[in-house]
Amino acid sequence: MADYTPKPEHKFTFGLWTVGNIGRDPFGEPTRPVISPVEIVEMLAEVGAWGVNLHDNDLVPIDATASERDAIVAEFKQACADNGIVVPMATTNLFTDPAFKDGAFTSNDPAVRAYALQKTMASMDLGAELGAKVYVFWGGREGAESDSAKNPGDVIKRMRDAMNFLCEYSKANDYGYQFALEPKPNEPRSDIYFPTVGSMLGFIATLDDPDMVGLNPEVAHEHMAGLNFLHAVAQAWDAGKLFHIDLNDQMFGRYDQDFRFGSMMIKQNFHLVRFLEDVGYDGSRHFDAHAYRTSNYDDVKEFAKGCMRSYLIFKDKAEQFNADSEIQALITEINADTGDYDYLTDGYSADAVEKLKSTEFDRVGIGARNLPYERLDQLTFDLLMGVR
Ligand code: GCO
Ligand code: MN
Ligand code: MN
Repeated sequence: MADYTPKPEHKFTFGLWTVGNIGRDPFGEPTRPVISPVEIVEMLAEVGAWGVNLHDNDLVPIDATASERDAIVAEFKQACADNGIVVPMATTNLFTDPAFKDGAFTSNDPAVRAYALQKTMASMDLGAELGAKVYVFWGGREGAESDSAKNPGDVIKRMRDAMNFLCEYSKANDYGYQFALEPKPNEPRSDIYFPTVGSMLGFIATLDDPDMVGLNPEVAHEHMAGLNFLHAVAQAWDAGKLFHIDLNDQMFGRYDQDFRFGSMMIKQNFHLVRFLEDVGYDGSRHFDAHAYRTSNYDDVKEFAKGCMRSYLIFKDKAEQFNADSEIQALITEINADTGDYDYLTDGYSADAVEKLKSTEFDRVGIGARNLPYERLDQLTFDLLMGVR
């Protein structure tokens, strides 16, 4: 029986807002009492997590005085140290306060855009003080209900100006941050700008220092857009941009569900974990999810343990998949390569063109070739169901 105990090397993290979620939704009041950041840190240590992430206002109330802020931060740092919990990522709440009702960096109001920069700089100071090296940007309210209200072309420029400004702020203060942009297609706005991983990748390439900026893709967000999350992650990885990842679960076409990782799309999550482990992704495995509204805090602990346990089960299954001789034989068969066309991967040349033009392909034979994907997919299913 494999060991599914979470360990620091797995880099499992949760946000203060995840296990601390009180179960409020647009239709109902909270079902759980508020628990303090220190209690959350204790809970995370108890369940075996490695780290905790936070928005500025998860820890420090938006209207705290400077001395209140310092006292809260000192107490939190002590709790993290006492419980062996690290803070690898920080972010800014640019969505709860009514000042941000029409966005932050992309608001039509220059005063809101300026306030958003000021708030983010203060939050970057806080994150740096706590040791965070990844700084996430989720544009919760960077969107619109009506395209009469905002020019989407202006929005792109405003976002670029903000990112360029904040990159310089990080460098000027030697914070060493990697910025991780988190796309989401909608909710809470009708549309959110830069809705997908592909869209963010295109935007990042237009920044002054694109090397400093990457992605924080989230399972639920690509699924809400009806997209294949693994394919988005693979593209971010290929671009050297997978700086962070938000793991949770989500049915296609639903509201933002934020379910426990592994609770919904078993095969998709398996292939995701197999990919992350096979390529050697070394960042946090952050669970941006929350427990059902029906849970009390004992069950919230089960939720948190479940996220990590499911990840480790998928990891174990990925190892089995890679070691399964029948599966691997099929994969070898599928990828059979005589080497005859290696010359095409050396780049374009007149010789290559000449050779290719004079090649006669057995088109009918190629079309008649069986691809045993049914068999392979069923073996994958059997393996996941534990009957192999
Ligand atoms: C959401 C988002 C957020 C962000 C968080 C960190 O759908 O609400 O996923 O949870 O990840 O604000 O930036
Ligand atoms: Mn989300
Ligand atoms: Mn998220």
